[in-house]
Amino acid sequence: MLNGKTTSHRVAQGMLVALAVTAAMACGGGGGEKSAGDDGAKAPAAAATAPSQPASTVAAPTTASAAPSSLVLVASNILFDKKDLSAAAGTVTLDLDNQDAGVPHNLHVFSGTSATGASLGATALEAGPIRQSLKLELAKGQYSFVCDVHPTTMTGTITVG
Ligand SMILES: [Cu+2]
Repeated sequence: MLNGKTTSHRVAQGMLVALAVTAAMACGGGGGEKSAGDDGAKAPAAAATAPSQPASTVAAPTTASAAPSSLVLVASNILFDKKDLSAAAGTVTLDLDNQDAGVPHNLHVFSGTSATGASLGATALEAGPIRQSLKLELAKGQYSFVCDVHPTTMTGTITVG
């Protein structure tokens, strides 16, 4: 099909197309996420092995100190100051700093991402200002916390890794 006069030009065009395709593929690398739920159900083995490989390249001693095991949550104006907490697996100390004078709050921790999971511990309901502490043994996973008085507005998650 190609004659001598146009070959080099077409090769150059072909390289540009190849680069464009490569770039498009790189940009679309995250496209698999949209079907992650389906993939997880059909191929659990592939999903389970993928995350463990990058983790092995991280230096082990630094991962333990990456997330704190002592966290402070401030309750002010009937809201917690944080919605997403991270902690290292093991003994996790959660301090609740209730700054709302005369308003009772507490900190109630559940396993899983909602307060429908198993209750792991809670502080007493006490009016502020008061500082309470809750010490829990948490394995890697997802947890949630609420104030039992204001469970719809004072709630969040804890990621333990
Ligand atoms: Cu509250």
